[in-house]
Amino acid sequence: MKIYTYPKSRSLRVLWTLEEIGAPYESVKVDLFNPTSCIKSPHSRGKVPFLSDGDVSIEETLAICIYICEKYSSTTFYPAEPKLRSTINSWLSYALTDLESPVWNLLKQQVFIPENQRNSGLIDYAKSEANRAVNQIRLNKGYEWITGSNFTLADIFVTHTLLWAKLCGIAINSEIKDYMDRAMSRPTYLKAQERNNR
Ligand SMILES: N[C@@H](CCC(=O)N[C@@H](CS)C(=O)NCC(=O)O)C(=O)O
Repeated sequence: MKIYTYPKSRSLRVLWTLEEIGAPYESVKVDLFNPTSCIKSPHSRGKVPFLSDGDVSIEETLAICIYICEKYSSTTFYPAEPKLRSTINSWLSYALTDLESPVWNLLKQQVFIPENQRNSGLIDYAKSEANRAVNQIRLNKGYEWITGSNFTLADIFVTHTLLWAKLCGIAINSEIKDYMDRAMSRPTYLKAQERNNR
């Protein structure tokens, strides 16, 4: 299984999933912003992550992670049991819509768009929406992870998006900060981060 990656990008979510599951993989660092580079992502729009596994090629981070979970049939990380899976899917959807949408817009405005093209109205709006989404996240009493006592795929998407929010200057309360710290001190995260940023 080959994963196309770029430092500090969403490819970290895929590598983290692979590390949690303990699946073998090869990572290929793409030179995303160098048009003359010969190391390109096979993604139809040149993006990362991209997965290639024999005759299987997949774009989109969540689709890649689900493929990995299904291929290696993880029992607690992404269980097949419909009730458990629906709770995880709800959090995945929240992470990718309500949370990631404002955070990604903010990140683009603060980091990727040249300063003279930034839109202060859009920044203010994205900030307030990101704040709202971050503050809507609650850990149920007694839960170590977002869906209960097991670390799941949802924790990868929620914590990585919260990390982006934090980088954009969004305030994170102490309970959620502790939760992020727990997730990001897992050896699987540290290994994935090291591979992704290589
Ligand atoms: N919806 C896609 C987004 C992929 C994406 O935008 N990846 C960024 C890195 S995090 C990228 O490759 N950017 C380069 C570009 O847009 O050309 C996913 O979730 O995989």
